[in-house]
Amino acid sequence: MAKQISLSQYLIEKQREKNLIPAELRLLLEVVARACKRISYAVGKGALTGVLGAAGSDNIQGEAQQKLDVIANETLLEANEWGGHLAAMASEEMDHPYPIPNRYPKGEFLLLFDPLDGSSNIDVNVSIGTIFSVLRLPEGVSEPLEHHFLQPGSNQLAAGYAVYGPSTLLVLTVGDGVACFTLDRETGSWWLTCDGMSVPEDTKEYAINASNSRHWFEPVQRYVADLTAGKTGPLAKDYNMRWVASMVADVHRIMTRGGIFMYPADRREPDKPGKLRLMYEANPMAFLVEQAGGGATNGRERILDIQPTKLHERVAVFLGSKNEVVRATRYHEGG
Ligand code: AHM
Ligand code: MG
Repeated sequence: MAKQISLSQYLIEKQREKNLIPAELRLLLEVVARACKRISYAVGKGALTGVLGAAGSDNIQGEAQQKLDVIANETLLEANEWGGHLAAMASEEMDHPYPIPNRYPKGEFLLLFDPLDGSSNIDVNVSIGTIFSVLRLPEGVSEPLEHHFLQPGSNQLAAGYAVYGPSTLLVLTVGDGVACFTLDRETGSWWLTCDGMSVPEDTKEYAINASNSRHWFEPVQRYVADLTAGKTGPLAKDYNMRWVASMVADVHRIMTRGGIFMYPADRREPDKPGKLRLMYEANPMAFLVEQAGGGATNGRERILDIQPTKLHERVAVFLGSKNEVVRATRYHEGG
C-alpha cells in the first residue's frame, strides 16, 4: 500500500523541498486546519450539544446568524490569535477586522474567513463548510487597519475550504495546485487523498438558484435559457442542474467533476452586486478553481483582478469549468 501523506508532511514539503512557503505560513495553515477540525466536531454533534438553531443576532449583511456561525467564528479567532503568525483577522460574521491582541506576538499575515458557509443548511443536516484566505500585511505597516485587507485576490498566499459533509475534507492551495485532505475522525489526522485536483474544461452541469430568475439581468436570463434549451438549443447539449445552497459543497462538486457555479448580480439591490462576498467567498474559491485549471469571473472580469473597495463587498460569481465560464462571460459582452 502506498505511504499516506499527512497535511503536515505535505506542507513541510512545500516549505522545505520546494521553498514555496515560509515556515510561519505552514504553521498558520496547520492552526487553521486544527480549527476546522474543531468546527467539524461541533457540527457533527449537532442537536446533542444544542448547537443548532438561530443565535438571535444579525451580521453586517443583515442576515440572521445561526449558533454555529458564532461558534465557528469564535473557534477560528481563539485558535489563531495566539500563534504569532497573524497581524489581524477579518470575518464575514464580524463588522470590523480583529487585530491580534497586544498580549500575543504578532506576525505578518492577514487571515480572512467565512466561518460557516451554507448557514441555511445547518439545521437540515446538509453539507456546510468553512472558507479561508491568507494575505500578507503590506510592508512597513505595524498597525493593521481595514484598508490593509483590501488587496486583489491575486495577492492571496493561500486559500482553502473545509467541507463538513459525509466526510470532512480540507481543500487547500498555496499557489502550487490544489490538494484535498480527508479527516480521519477517529485519529484526528488529515490525510492527503487527492493531489493536483483538476476541473474539467467542459461540462454539462450548472448551478444557480433559479428561483431568482425573474430578478436576473438579461445576459444571465439569455445564458440560462440557452442552457435549459438542451440538445436542440443553441448550445446543442443537454445540461443537468445541481444547487446545494452551500457554496463549499457546490464548489467541491465542481472541483471534483466540473460544472459552472453562478450567483449573479440582480435587479434587487443594484449597489450590492450578488449575494456572495468578494473577500471571504469569491476570492478564495476563485484562487482554488484557477489553481485547478478552471476559471472565475464576475461576468466581466477575472475575480482575482478586482480591486476591493470594502471589506464586506459583494460580487457576482461565475466559476468552474474554464470553457463554460468563458461562455457565460461572453454573454455579458457589450451589455
Ligand atoms: P452564508 O455564508 O451566510 O451561508 O451565505 C452564502 C451561501 C452560499 O454558501 C450559497 O451559495 C448561497 O448562500 C445560497 O444562497 P441562496 O439561499 O440564495 O440559494
Ligand atoms: Mg458563505
